[in-house]
Amino acid sequence: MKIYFAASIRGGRENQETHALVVSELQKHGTVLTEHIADKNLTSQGEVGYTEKYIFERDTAWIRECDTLVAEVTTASLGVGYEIGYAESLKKPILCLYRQTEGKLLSGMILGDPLIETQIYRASAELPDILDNYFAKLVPTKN
Ligand code: 6IA
Repeated sequence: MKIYFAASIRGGRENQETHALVVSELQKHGTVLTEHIADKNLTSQGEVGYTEKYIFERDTAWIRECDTLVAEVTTASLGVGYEIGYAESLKKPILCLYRQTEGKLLSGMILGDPLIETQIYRASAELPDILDNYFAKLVPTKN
């Protein structure tokens, strides 16, 4: 099972600890192609030493290759929104994780898409069960 994990970089790194927890849980279910996203040394500048063109081509190739895309969408990010739309157009199974925050609502483009599963949680302790349930019913797509 190849898993593409998407989470905000330039959109803001304030939820990095949650991203790290999600990556370690995802690693119980398969290979995480993008484990660097949760690296606490990764700043909002992104990975150092790569061009934007290289990152775009590598990440879109990984999305074509993955069996599922899991996105942590609590911090709004243009890049994550792009990746979700791209994966959706390729009919990849998508799970979005959103922490309920007072006074904030997740984009209607995510909540309104029947091809995207969104799980809203209140505490990160809920994430392991959410992910276990998602992978238990996931049927791998053929690449
Ligand atoms: O708009 P954002 O930066 O928040 O987008 C974050 C999402 O886009 C993540 O899920 C990543 O998969 C992808 N992404 C965007 N930028 C990068 C990056 N370096 N390194 C890895 N993944 C990225 C950014 C700097 C580089 C373009 C020179």
